[in-house]
Amino acid sequence: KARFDWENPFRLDTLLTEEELAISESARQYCQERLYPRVLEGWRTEEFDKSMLREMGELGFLGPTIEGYGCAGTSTVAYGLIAREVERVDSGYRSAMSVQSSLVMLPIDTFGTVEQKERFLPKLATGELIGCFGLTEPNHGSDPASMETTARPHPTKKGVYLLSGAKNWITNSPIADVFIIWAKLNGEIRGFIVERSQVEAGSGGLATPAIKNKTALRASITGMIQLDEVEVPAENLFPEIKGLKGPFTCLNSARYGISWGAIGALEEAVKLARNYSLERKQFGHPLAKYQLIQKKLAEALSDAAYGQLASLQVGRLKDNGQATPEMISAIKKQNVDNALKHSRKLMEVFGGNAASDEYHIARIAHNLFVVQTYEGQSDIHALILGRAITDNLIFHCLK
Ligand code: TGC
Ligand code: FAD
Repeated sequence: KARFDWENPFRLDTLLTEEELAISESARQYCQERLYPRVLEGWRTEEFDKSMLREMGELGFLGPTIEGYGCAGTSTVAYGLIAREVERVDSGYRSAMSVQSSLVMLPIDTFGTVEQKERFLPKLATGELIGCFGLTEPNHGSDPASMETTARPHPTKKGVYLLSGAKNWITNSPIADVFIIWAKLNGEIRGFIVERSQVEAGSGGLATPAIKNKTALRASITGMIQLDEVEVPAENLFPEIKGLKGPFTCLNSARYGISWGAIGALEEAVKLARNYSLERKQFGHPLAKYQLIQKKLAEALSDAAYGQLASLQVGRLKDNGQATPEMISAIKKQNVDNALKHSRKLMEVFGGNAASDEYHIARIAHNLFVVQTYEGQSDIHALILGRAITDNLIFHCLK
C-alpha cells in the first residue's frame, strides 16, 4: 500500500535512472558527511576551504555533463541532483561548484579549441585548477550588453591582446587560477581565458580583491577582477563565439543547476523547521501540533515537490535538445522565489532562535536572497518570460 513520505512527496526516485539515483545518493552522503560539518565555521569566518573542490573533483562532480577530459559524462538531470545535494548544505558551496562546472568548464568545452580543452579541462575536472566567470561589472549587472571591459590587439606584440576593465561580485575570483573574461573587442563581446600564473609571470596588471563582510553567501568567496592592460595570448581567445550568446549559453546551464539547488535549500529548511517544531513545546504541546505551524510546512513542502518535477522535465528536454532559455528562466525564477519565500516564513517557526546561526535557517534564507539576485534577478527572468509570452508586444506597439 502506498504511503506518503514527506521527504519524497511525489516519489521523485521513480522518475530517475539507476545512474542518477546512485549519483544523487553518493552526493548526499558526501555533502552530509563532509560539507555540513564545515559550514558554520565557513559562514562565520568567510573562509572558503579550497580542498572542497578537490574532493568534489575526485567524486566526478565538476563538469559532470562533459564527455571526456576526465569528466563523468552524466545527464543534465544528474548535474541538477548534485547541485540539490550541495545546496542542501549551503548555497555558497553550490555556487563554487556551479561556477567551476557551468561557467568555466562548459564554455571551454563548448567554445574552446582542442588545445584549450586539453590544456584546461582535465585540471579543472580534478579541482587542481579553480575557475571563475567575469561578466558583471560595477556599472552593469542586469544589462551585461553595456559592459565596458575591452580587449584590443597589443600595439607591438603580434598575437597578444590587452584586456582592461573591472568585473564585480565574482564568485571564486580571489582564489581563481583561470578566469573566463567577457570583453568587447572592436565593439563585439568575446570570451578570453586569462591565466593567473601566466599574467603574473608576464605583464602583470591583474588584481582580485575579495569582497568581505557579506551578509549572505559567506561560506563562498567573492571578489572583484581588475584588469589593467593585462596581456593575453591570442590562443586564449574563444575563436568563434561572438556576442551575448557566449555568456548566456553558460548561464542556461548554471541557471538550470540553481533551479535544483534552491529546491535542496528549501527541502533542508522544511526538515529543520519540522524537527524543531516537534521538539519545541509552547502552551503545553509541541509546536508541530498547531495547525498554523503545519500550514507553513505544508505550503513549503508542496512548492518543493512541484519544483522538483519542473526541473526534472526541463532537464530531460535539455538532454533531448528541446529546452529553451525561457523554460530555464521559468524554473530558476519560480523555484528560487518559492525557496526564498518559504524559508523566510519557516524562520518564524524558530522564534528568537532563528537569530542564532546554529539553527541554520537564517543562513538558508539570507543565502537565497542572493540566489534570487545572481544569474539574472527574478524580475529579469519575468522580463524574459513576459517578452516571450507577449511576442515582444510592447516593443511592437512602440514602433
Ligand atoms: P537579447 O537581445 O535578449 O539577447 C542578445 C543576444 O543573446 C542571445 N541570448 C541567448 N543565447 C543563449 N541563451 C540565452 N539564454 C540567451 N539570451 C539571449 C540572443 O539570442 C541574442 O543573440 P543575437 O545573435 O540575436 O545577438 O539581450 P538583452 O541585452 O536585451 O538582454 C536582456 C536580458 C534581460 C535577457 C539579459 O541581459 C539578462 O539575462 N540579464 C541578466 C544578467 C545575468 O544573468 N548575469 C549573470 C552574471 S553571472 C552570475 O551571476 C554568476 S553567479 C554564480 C554563482 O555564484 O552561482
Ligand atoms: P542591477 O542590475 O543594478 O539591478 C538592481 C535591481 O534593479 C534588481 O532588482 C533588478 O531586477 C532591477 N532591474 C534592473 N533592470 C531592470 C529593468 N529593466 N526593469 C525592472 N527592474 C530592473 N556575476 C558574475 O559575472 N560572475 C559571478 O561569479 C557572480 N557571482 C556573484 C556572487 C554574489 C555573492 C553576488 C551577490 C553576485 C554575483 N554576480 C556574479 C553578480 C550578479 O549576477 C549580479 O548581482 C546580478 O546580475 C544583478 O546585477 P546588479 O547587482 O548590478 O543589479
